Amino acid sequence: MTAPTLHYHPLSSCCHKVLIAIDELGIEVDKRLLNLGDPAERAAHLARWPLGKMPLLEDRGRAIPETSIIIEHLQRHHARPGRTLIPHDPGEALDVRLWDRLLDLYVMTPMQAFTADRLRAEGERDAQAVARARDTLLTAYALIEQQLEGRHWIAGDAFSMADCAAAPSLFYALTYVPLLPQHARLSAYFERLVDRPSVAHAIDEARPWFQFYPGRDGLARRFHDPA
Ligand SMILES: N[C@@H](CCC(=O)N[C@@H](CS)C(=O)NCC(=O)O)C(=O)O
Repeated sequence: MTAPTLHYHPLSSCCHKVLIAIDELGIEVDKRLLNLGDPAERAAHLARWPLGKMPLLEDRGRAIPETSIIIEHLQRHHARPGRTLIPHDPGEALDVRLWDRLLDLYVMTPMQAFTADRLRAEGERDAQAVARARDTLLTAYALIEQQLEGRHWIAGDAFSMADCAAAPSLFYALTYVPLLPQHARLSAYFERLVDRPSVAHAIDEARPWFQFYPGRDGLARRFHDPA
């Protein structure tokens, strides 16, 4: 069987989510670095997927977009025996999907709003959009803090797809809106995430690229590239 192809960039938070899942599920993929800043690469990517977002998986003659769908596809068709990021129990699976959605919509998305604003020209910055993104992030941090009471990972005892979403979204969100003293459980959870080998691998691959990250002034020194 041919390995699936993943179009990705090592700096992208959404790509980290899928890279972490690939590592956790023990899957071989053919990774293709995608530079959307290059007009020819962008045009080729738009031909594969008109929304032009990454990551994008190609498998069995199909283009598969959207991180959560990519992970479910990989889980179903390629996971090593015994490896799972979505529990078999339907109720537990629903919790994982709920937290995956919450992290994508209320941590990943507002974090991306900060990045988008930093990339705008000086006169085109949108202070109101940034203030809204900050409010959403602080509300999400409070919700996560509450959810973590008595839980090791975000949806329970097992590391799941929701933790794949949590790791990169929080990693970058914290560079814009740091945690406060009332986020003690979230702070400890973040340390568990960055210590997880699959997450550490994604961060290591990104290190040489952090110099291009618009929020690099908020990135903790321990994540800088030693080189
Ligand atoms: N909901 C999508 C979000 C994908 C997304 O926003 N990808 C970003 C990178 S994190 C991207 O492709 N940005 C480039 C662009 O919009 O041109 C998913 O989960 O896959």
